[in-house]
Amino acid sequence: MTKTRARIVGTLSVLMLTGSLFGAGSAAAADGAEANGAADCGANEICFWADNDMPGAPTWRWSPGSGTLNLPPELHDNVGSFQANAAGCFIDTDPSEKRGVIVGDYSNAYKDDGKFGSRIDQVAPGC
Ligand SMILES: [Ca+2]
Repeated sequence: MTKTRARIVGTLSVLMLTGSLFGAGSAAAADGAEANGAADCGANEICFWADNDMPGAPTWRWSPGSGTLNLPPELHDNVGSFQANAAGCFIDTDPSEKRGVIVGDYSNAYKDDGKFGSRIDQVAPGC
């Protein structure tokens, strides 16, 4: 084998390896999306998790028929992630601040960088 050919084969091996790694990464991400709790959040519910990335079953679920509710203590000022399959209103009581959400809204890191997950106290059917 010439030096040039060895170099080409080596480059191809690296490309194939990189391709495999990307492939594995994509497969893992897809598995993760299926494993996370978003799939566990039902129609007409807003689901909340104390941790980021919707790990496992939701910490708490709310639906519009429940009316305005305080978040349970573990989620008070502490929503790491949420999935909205219903419209609603997220509320911080003091100082009063509101955030409307619509079907399809979600966050995987709702406390990061001072986002509203670090302040939310209640959820209501509308703002
Ligand atoms: Ca608050």
